Amino acid sequence: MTSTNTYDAIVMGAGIAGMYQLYTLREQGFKVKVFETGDGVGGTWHWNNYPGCRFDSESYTYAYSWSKDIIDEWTWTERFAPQPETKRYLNFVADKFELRKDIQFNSRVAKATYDEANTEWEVELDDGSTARAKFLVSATGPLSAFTLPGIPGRDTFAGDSCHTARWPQGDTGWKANDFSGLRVGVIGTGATGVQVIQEIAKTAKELTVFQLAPNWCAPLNNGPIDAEETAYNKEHAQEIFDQCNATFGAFLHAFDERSAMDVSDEEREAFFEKLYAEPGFGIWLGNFSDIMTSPEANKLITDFIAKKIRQRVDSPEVAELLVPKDHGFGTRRVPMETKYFECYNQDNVHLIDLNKTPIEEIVPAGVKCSDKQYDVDVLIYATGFDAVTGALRRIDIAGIGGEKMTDKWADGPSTYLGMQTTGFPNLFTLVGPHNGATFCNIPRCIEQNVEWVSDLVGYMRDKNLNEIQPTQKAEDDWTVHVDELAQMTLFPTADSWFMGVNVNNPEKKRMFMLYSGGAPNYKAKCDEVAATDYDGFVLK
Ligand code: NA7
Repeated sequence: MTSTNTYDAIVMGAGIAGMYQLYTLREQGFKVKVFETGDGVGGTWHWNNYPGCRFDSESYTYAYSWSKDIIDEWTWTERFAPQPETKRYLNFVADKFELRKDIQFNSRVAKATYDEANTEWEVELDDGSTARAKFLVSATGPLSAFTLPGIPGRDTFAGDSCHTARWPQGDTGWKANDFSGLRVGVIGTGATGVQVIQEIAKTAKELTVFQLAPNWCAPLNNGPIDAEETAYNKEHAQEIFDQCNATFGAFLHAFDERSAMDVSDEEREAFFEKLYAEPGFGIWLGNFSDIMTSPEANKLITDFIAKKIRQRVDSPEVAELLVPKDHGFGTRRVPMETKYFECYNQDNVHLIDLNKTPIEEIVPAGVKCSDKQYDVDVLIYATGFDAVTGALRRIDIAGIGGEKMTDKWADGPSTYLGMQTTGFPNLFTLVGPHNGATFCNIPRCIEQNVEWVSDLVGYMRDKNLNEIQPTQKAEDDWTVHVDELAQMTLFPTADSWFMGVNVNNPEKKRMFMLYSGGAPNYKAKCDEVAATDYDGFVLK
């Protein structure tokens, strides 16, 4: 490999997955290049610098586990770190392992074309420059392709506006989270909307929240991590990671094997209260195991959370707007909050139900709903993402015979292990559709994904193999398996990004795109495939 723009592997994206993929392949002696759209490392944590953005994973469970030096040298200050801290952490890792020298920033991959004759990929960047590599790894993130609503007049707004995933840099004023004297509108009440609303409510003169559907939110119960706990976490880091890797979602929280119906009403209520008061996702992923599979069990926790919302919101009318009516608790991603519901007890915060009074248009002064116009100075879109497949859909990817990935996946993705799809050899989709990492405490499963790919690429080098893709049967079976697993849960009962639903992408087919068999099962399957010389793949 002589040309300067020819590599063994090209990685698209320098977030948590891309950074580690670069590191592992480089350690194995491969020549690797990462192309990154942004001007820094960190992916999600680079882009989502809106006020209030923070982990829902315990910080020390989200961190990389593969370097004892990183664990020893980095100290998390909060149980659920704020975004600036996580961005610093990922920059610290990039510096420590000199990752930047192999990352080309401000470089979006626009096109990727498979060259069958040479069994390699050619990628083309936005600026028209090209590079080639045997292996192409997408590390583009499941929630990176943000969506803006197609509301008429959006471009006519005369004030400042942004999507939360493109918050502008600034040292003063609203960009720096000081909304004093400003009238602010927020559209969207998903996990992002909830985080940003509870921050803006602190300083804005007026905050108007435009809500399509409320979500079942639960308290984050964040707090500082003291020196003693830090020392413990560092000393026991491997045990903590092992504990995570043994649970369904690779969080600290493991489902309670009992059924919600196995216990008395008093015991159940006490258990729910305990989880509600504890930090993190325990109320969701540490709850009775059947809350995600049995409508009866789910109703019990749903009623409990509804009661909490009604207790916390002073106005019964506003409380009813904040209680979801069309889906059960946990069937959509649970936004974790800190005094979110109490915001609606403040005089400066107003909640608009878009089901009753839809937005008709954006006008220069603000947002015109069917009943009245709300004038705002700043308009924030917390309107979500073209999830899971969106970033891939935005790249013009052509495989064998020029087949476009967008055509192949027009009716939804089909994959083997969520890692590959036939007709697109040597392309690996980290944290892609049907992949266990997409429904996980992501870095825990990213490490599994990355190491599996690195092992495979090393195996192919050792065996002098040039090309890998799944058999059609393996792909069909996996795709059916992913769907069957989803049908055993309550997730398909709700519209959410889990189901590929975002009102701004009406053309996208509604289907569960994540692997819901749990992190341990996913890893076991991937390990089994590797141990059987990659059963289900054709290697040449
Ligand atoms: P989500 O969870 O997809 O939420 C997007 C929100 O924006 C949701 O409340 C949507 O309402 C709302 N939305 C989207 N488009 C519109 C329009 N056109 N008009 C009004 N409201 C709209 O994205 P997030 O960024 O909050 O969270 C994504 C994930 O990032 C999160 O789960 C974490 O894992 C990290 P709807 O739901 O359709 O009623």
